Amino acid sequence: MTINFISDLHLNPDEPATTEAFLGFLAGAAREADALWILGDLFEYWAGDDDLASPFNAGIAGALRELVSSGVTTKLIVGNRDFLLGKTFSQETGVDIVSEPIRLMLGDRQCVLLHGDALCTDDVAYQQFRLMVRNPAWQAKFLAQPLAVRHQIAADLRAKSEMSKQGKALEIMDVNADAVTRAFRDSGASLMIHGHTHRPAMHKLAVDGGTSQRYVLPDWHGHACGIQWDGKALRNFGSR
Ligand code: LP5
Ligand code: MN
Repeated sequence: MTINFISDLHLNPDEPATTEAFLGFLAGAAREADALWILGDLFEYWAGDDDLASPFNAGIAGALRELVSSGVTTKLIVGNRDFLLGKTFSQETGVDIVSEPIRLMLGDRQCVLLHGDALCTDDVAYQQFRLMVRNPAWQAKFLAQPLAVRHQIAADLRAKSEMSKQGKALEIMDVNADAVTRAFRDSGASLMIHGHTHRPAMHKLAVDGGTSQRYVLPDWHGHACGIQWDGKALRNFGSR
């Protein structure tokens, strides 16, 4: 059983190198595995499933559909940029959208999968923002607005987010150690894979007397990269 884990591609029409890397990956290396897990932030942002009509998004959706049709089970956990991916996207692509945290056995070890933003509990302003935008009532109200308005709001939020990040210490934007320990305990896992922080690494830590490993996925920036389970072990692929 071979599984690829990827995240933080941030696909958008202004970064054609990343888009090409992704389309190449879907048509090639991804097909050699049994499954693909996308752990959030596939898109730079997602304004709603009606945006599947844009040629860019339709192209990505079509390529995912082909991967799924070729027999590769494809699952997705939403990220802080594309949490509005929904049922229509899932139906059009055949990609199964699932809610974090996900528990998955890798060999004889329990693994927990997340996007990673929920672990950044020191970033109080972000966690408040997250609580607001993950609220279904809030989302329904947002999605009821015309697509052009939603794009405008998303662009505005991106600018606000970039401004706000300039005033935050780097440690605040990383995972909180207690939140990580809690996620290991709650899931009973000794392996964790997540993205979001764009700080690829493998961290070993002691949890309840055992050694746990936290794998952080790399962001793409023009290069297909991630972590692969080859049936025996986890290892990086495509990292720069
Ligand atoms: O994304 P990244 O990695 O640069 O920064 C994140 C956190 N920021 C975000 C916000 C997104 O970038 C915004 C884009 C989402 C588009 C979604 C599509 C449309 C749906 C619209 C729904 C609103 O996730 C950033 C973290 C950082 O990760 C590290 O973890 O620090 O958090 C912030 O910067 C959030 C700010 O601290 C607080 C929010 C400011 C904006 C508040 C305005 C609310 C008005 C809402 C009106 C609709
Ligand atoms: Mn993210």
